[in-house]
Amino acid sequence: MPGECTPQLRETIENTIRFLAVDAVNAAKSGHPGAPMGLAAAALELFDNHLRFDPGDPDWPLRDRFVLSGGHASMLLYSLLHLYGYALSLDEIRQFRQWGALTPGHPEYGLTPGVEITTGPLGQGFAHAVGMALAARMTRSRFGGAPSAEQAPPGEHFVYGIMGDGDMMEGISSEAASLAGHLGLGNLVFIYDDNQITIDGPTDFSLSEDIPARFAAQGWHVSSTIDGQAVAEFSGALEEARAETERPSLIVLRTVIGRGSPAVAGKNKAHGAPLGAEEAARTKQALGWPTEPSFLVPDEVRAYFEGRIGEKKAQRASAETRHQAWREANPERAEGWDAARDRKLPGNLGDLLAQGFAGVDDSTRKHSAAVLERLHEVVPYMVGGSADLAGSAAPPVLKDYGIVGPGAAEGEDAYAGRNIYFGVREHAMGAVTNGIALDGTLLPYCGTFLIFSDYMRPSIRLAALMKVRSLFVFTHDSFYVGEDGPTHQPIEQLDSLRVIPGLTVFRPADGVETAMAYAWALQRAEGPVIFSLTRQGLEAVDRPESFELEDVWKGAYGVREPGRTPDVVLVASGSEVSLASQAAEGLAERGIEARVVSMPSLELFRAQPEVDQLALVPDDGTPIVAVEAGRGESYRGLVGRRGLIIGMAHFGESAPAGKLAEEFGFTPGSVADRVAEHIAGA
Ligand SMILES: Cc1ncc(C[n+]2csc(CCOP(=O)(O)OP(=O)(O)O)c2C)c(N)n1
Ligand SMILES: [Mg+2]
Repeated sequence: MPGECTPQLRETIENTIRFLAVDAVNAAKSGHPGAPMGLAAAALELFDNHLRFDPGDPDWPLRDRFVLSGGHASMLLYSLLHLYGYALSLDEIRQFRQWGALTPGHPEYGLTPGVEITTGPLGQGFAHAVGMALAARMTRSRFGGAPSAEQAPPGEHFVYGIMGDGDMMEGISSEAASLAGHLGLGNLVFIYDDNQITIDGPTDFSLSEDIPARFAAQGWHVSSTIDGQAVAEFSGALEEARAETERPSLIVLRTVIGRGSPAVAGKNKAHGAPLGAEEAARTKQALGWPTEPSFLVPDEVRAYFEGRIGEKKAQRASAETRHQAWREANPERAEGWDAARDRKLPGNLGDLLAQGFAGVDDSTRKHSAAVLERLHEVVPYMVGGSADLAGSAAPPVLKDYGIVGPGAAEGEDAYAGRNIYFGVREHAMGAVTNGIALDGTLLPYCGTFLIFSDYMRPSIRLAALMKVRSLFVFTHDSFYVGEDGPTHQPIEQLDSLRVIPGLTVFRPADGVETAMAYAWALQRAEGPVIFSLTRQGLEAVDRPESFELEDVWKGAYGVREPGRTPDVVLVASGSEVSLASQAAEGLAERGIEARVVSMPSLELFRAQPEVDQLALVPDDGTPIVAVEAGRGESYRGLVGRRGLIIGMAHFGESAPAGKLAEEFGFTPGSVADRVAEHIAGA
């Protein structure tokens, strides 16, 4: 039910939102007042009369999602969350951008109640929202069913968002819009804050494409341009957008950045600097607002929101009644949905996944494909796909589980499948995958060649920052790619991913390690996980009797232990584990005894108790040598300043992999020679 609101009261509320933003930015001496001032009217309308939410339960699964893609406008969101009674006090607003406050400069997921996603890097919010909408649509098909007046299935909600000129200019928004249009995500509604201003000036300086035409060409339903203050028209456009169930909708809203400020309205100066005390006072006077006190929320505004909070809760209650009706009519589907949201797993997942892999030679990308097949049998809520490299198992299409979107088989529900064709859109793929994870029902994975992880790095970083459980499956993980040459041969990628905090990188050496890496990702991970996998076939690792599957979860374990104190410890990952073992045999013939350590995950190894780390990789003067077909600098802390890293200090070359291994010194003989030389010189 729409709020009972006179035009006068509405204006007062809009100004409350505007001046909370102005005052907070002034108090912080930094921040972005312009967009909140321009968007106050529209955002209020969206929250008040369109968005379904319960301020007392921000995680209510049936809520609509709201994504503020231009995270710099955070005060717009914080003001609304505060007024609607989320656990975000006026004191928190006063503490905008300060240490320990719930109101950081840009919205941060997991910190502020009501914030659905971390935004700030432009374009990402929009692309993540595409994933949220896709997740809702897939959830509805897989676990829900068609909504009706009587029944509310999961996934019937909408995903709304606001994006600005900056989001539009970022390439990721084109990738994501293209995918959303292709998939026909009718549950996605974006508002384009078309204020024609960015930081450095008018958009004329840098943007001249016809954005509505661009979205229309990408398969979107696009509104005609609406004035940012024409609330009734905007409200109608939102209704139309919801009625359009086959296409995502873009509502183009012409707003004035810094609206109301005599000095900076409509100018780029309004974007990202405090108005300052004087200009704030002049703006307040111009809009008929008391200059004092700051952070003013008038009593009638409080009273209005009290009523609206009650109404939102009543809306939730009625949605819940419909949801209960759905549960009663669909007990099995409800159980499946609950199991997905609770991330239910078989108790013996590791054993189940690893079974039969011991002694099997193959590339780890093929092992990964086999593990994914097994996983899908026991984890029905997994979904994923590749950026057009499924044929290379990066990762594969799983034949038994249907295609999402227009690729679905004739007569099949286009959202009931588990395989997503992301197309050649790596950056959006990363964001969409995170968006699916954020939705909270489906557990997503995606992948490509490791070299192209560079194209998705900003999304991977956000996954780590938000601690979402996206799985990234990267294959062709070294120069062993061969003939495709240096553009396709990862060198620095592994190390550069390992330095992202909160990200766990696995580089398994064979099928057993691959299976256990996946088991860890499902059972233990509290954030994103990367699997770095080979293109080329590998010999299965020959492990000692004492090996237990869960040793892989310690990040490292010994695969070769000499009968006496070792002269050197060789640490290797992935394809270099068997190389190191062979080199160790060669060294033994020369009287040099080497321990060989397989290290599938540096991060997990470093998380072990110090004594356990030292038992495997001592710090007592024993030479430590790391072998990895990449830059290898991640191992510097283990090998020490004068330690030896047998890695790649240069780009690759185009030639058969075997030839490259010879030329680059990745043969048992060459490794043994370098180790021997190193020890002699140490
Ligand atoms: C990827 C990325 N590049 C640059 C920035 C820095 N930045 C923040 S806002 C902004 C301009 C955004 O313009 P617009 O979206 O039109 O926002 P408005 O000025 O209208 O509020 C820029 C360049 C960023 N946050 N993210
Ligand atoms: Mg703008």
